Amino acid sequence: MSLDAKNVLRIAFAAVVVVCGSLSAMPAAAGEVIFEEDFENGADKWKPTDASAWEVKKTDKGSFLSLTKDSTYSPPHTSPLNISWLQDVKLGDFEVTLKVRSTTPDYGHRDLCFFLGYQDPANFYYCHLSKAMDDRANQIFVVNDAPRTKISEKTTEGVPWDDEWHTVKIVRKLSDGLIEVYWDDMDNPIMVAHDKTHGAGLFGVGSFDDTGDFDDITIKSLEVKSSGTSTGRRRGRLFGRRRSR
Ligand SMILES: [Ca+2]
Ligand SMILES: [Ca+2]
Repeated sequence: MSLDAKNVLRIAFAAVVVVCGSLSAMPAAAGEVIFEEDFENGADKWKPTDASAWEVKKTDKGSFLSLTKDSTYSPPHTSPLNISWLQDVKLGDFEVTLKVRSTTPDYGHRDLCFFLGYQDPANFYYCHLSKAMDDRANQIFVVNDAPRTKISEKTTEGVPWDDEWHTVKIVRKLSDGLIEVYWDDMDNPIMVAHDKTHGAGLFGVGSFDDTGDFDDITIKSLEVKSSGTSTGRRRGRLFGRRRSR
């Protein structure tokens, strides 16, 4: 069997198409860091519901974001008052890990909250991590043009807040609506929900009505896209340039 020059060229071209096609279909690395914040240079990327309730505290061990009092803020529907939103970083499938410390005297509903999927002040999710659990505490909630509704299908009896720093991780995946919350144990979630009401949106930190500190925030994209169209990669470069250290 012999091949003339035209056939050789045709086969070579087909091989190039196959190779290029499989390269462009290769997924971007899920888990790529797209945002980091240590508050060593302030909190300019964050927008609170009441700026007077928040400050960046400097210590000899570094700086952190601190929620120091209840905010003067009237949400459109029953939902937390104290929120600082990370501006300009719209998140779809993502994982955020951060250090947190409650600074409120101990009581049953001693809480800190973590917010995601922000569309507007009447549409977002939040994870309420509270010392005691009931239908209004230590649950995942959706705010959907109405007072918050519990959506967690799994939770615990409560988060054992003390006066020390702890690690929280939140995972969000849009395809099946997954929201997971981890507290210190990064392998076993303390709360799980599935809800598709809100799509990609902003992340925030805060509390329903208590005080606390936040630091060392790392956000990873969990989006798996073709290598040429990864918004995570574009964001990564953008924030890489913006970072001052
Ligand atoms: Ca810091
Ligand atoms: Ca509370």
